Amino acid sequence: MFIHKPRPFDPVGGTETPERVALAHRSLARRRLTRRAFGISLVGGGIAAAGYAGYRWLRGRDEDVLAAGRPDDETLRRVAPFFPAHRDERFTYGRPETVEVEAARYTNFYEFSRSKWSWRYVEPFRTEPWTLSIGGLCRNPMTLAMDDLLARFARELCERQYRHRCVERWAMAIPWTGLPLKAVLQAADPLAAATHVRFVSFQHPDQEPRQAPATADASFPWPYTEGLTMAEAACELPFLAVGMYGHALLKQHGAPLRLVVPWKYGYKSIKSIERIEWVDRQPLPFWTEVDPRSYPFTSNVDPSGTIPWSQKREEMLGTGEEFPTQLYNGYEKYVAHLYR
Ligand SMILES: Nc1nc2c(c(=O)[nH]1)N[C@H]1C(S)=C(S)[C@@H](COP(=O)(O)O)O[C@H]1N2
Ligand SMILES: [Mo]
Repeated sequence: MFIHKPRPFDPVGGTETPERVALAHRSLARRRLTRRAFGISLVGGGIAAAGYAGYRWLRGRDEDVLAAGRPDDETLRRVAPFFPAHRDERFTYGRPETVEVEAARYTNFYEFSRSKWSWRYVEPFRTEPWTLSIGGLCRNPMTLAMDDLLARFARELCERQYRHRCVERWAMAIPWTGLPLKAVLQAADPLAAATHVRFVSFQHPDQEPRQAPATADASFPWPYTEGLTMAEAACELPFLAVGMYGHALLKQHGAPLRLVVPWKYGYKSIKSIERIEWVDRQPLPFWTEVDPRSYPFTSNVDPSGTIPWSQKREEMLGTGEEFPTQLYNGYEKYVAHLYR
């Protein structure tokens, strides 16, 4: 409660000030006010300018964002002969392609940062040497250096234009270059007991300090893992990407090899894969272990699903253009049969 008490300088009962003096006072006050407003606008402008500079700094210059993610020379040299890859014309975005640098500056890569600017932290990450091992419940386990992988599946290599949808509601439209996952998995020849496929990212605390013991993120269930059912993994869409936009993957996008699963929320598209294995039960992926209610195993893009926050709309990186979320991210034709 506020009770008004007259203070000594309260002009109780009118003022004795002659008109002239009052006028002078008023104009002085006005001038003081104007001066203060000017000061405020200077400070405000200063804050705005600092804010804008800060924002520019956080965004980073386009050339820095792209240069920071440049993979090791050997990786670049190795994939260069495969570009430009033949485009798989079955897949089109149905919306504008995301500008390369806008995708590169806003990434999810928790090994390096909880922020979206993981491009600032990926420099120590080495993409050479890199081997992919494929094993578990199969007749033909393989350990492939990247050269072997590319040589062996060269005929399958193509470009696919896919929509990507993160559960955080941002989306992008990306031209990936790589191999259909099913070709690689078939080569391993799974046993009858195999029901699921498990994917494992790398764990090198020297290159991604957040995985080291006693750091803020050491309690995450490293390494990052993901999983699909056998039927999902064997369908047309899952793609093992080695490149995007006509060149090798940038580090922040999961160089030198990542999965792309366009009808599921983005976390299923695991980056920087070292191992793929056939298993006989549903694996427990990284995010599903952290929070199974928000990140369930299946995680198909679904505008009316059970994710605890609304998934009805999505927003494109770079432009902010909004679209209604589509069931299976619009890939119904390829995957709806898996869920009937
Ligand atoms: N190893 C690893 N893979 C990952 C992630 C990660 O943090 N670590 N983030 C996932 C999430 S949440 C999304 S949305 C996509 C983002 O891909 P992009 O950053 O290349 O756009 O990568 C997925 N793959
Ligand atoms: Mo995501």
